[in-house]
Amino acid sequence: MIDHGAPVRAVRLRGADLSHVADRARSTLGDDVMILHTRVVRNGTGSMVEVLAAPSDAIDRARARLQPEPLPTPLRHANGRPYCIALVGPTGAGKTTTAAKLAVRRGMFGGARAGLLTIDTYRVGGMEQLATYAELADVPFEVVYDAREIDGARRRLAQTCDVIIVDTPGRSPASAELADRWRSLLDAIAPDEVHLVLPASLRADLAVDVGRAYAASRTHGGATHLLVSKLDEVPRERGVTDLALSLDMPTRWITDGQDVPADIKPGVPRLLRTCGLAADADPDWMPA
Ligand SMILES: Nc1nc2c(ncn2[C@@H]2O[C@H](COP(=O)(O)OP(=O)(O)OP(=O)(O)O)[C@@H](O)[C@H]2O)c(=O)[nH]1
Ligand SMILES: [Mg+2]
Repeated sequence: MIDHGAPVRAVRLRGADLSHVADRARSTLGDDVMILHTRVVRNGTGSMVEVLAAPSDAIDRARARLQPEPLPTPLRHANGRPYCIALVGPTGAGKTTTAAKLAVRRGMFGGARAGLLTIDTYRVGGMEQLATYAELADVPFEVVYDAREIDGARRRLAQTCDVIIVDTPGRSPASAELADRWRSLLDAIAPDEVHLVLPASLRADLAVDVGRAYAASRTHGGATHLLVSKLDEVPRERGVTDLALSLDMPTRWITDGQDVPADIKPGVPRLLRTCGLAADADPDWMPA
């Protein structure tokens, strides 16, 4: 039984005993097969052993494509500048909520303290949303309208913060001129990482098009990482790994709910699990 929905093919095999099923897994998937889970399945007449297996090189390949570089330690640059992580993406993808999670959650960056900076000054309510989170959690917060304000905002944040999370406006394809303005502003901020936030329910082929819109161009820097949001909205998280692999960008985090700051997790373990590689990928799948 091959799961055609996943980019890393996990195979479920059943047999009378484990050694018999493991032999079959090897003959189906090759000698380096990885047995992910084993369980006993009862039927009317007795019980059988069922294993979930995948070729280990496929798992390694997926991991290699999604794994980000570790964050530098210390986060702050040698010249005193805080490390800077910006979030970009389509309207409503979850940028502001994710920025709040990153900045508010204790221990998100080890002992380093995070501050918030927004350049979403175009939309009514854009900055108020983030300002509220910042105030509630006592996180330093700056608003930048213009490139001339960047140095001052950065200097103020650098007094207490080792990392700055930058929120940006949603970009719809129809507002190219506006997008050009905030992208210029973001270029002037020169973030160390730019995470493209995309909802997990987005079709992989559409995600590739959206990814192109946020790629580096002649005039602007582009996204460096993918951040898949709203995993909780996709039943069984099906197809989410396809989405991530289709963009071929390292994925440091995913989000799986509206709760600030709880619903943010490391990306790679979750995405690999999502393609059937761990026990809880499938609610029906309970280890023996
Ligand atoms: N279910 C779910 N909802 C989320 C998640 N992240 C954000 N949301 C919700 O998605 C909606 C939009 O979130 P925002 O953070 O405002 O999205 P945005 O990308 O900043 O939107 P714009 O600034 O308008 O482009 C809000 O209702 C959030 O609570 C998530 O991981 N899961
Ligand atoms: Mg926003």
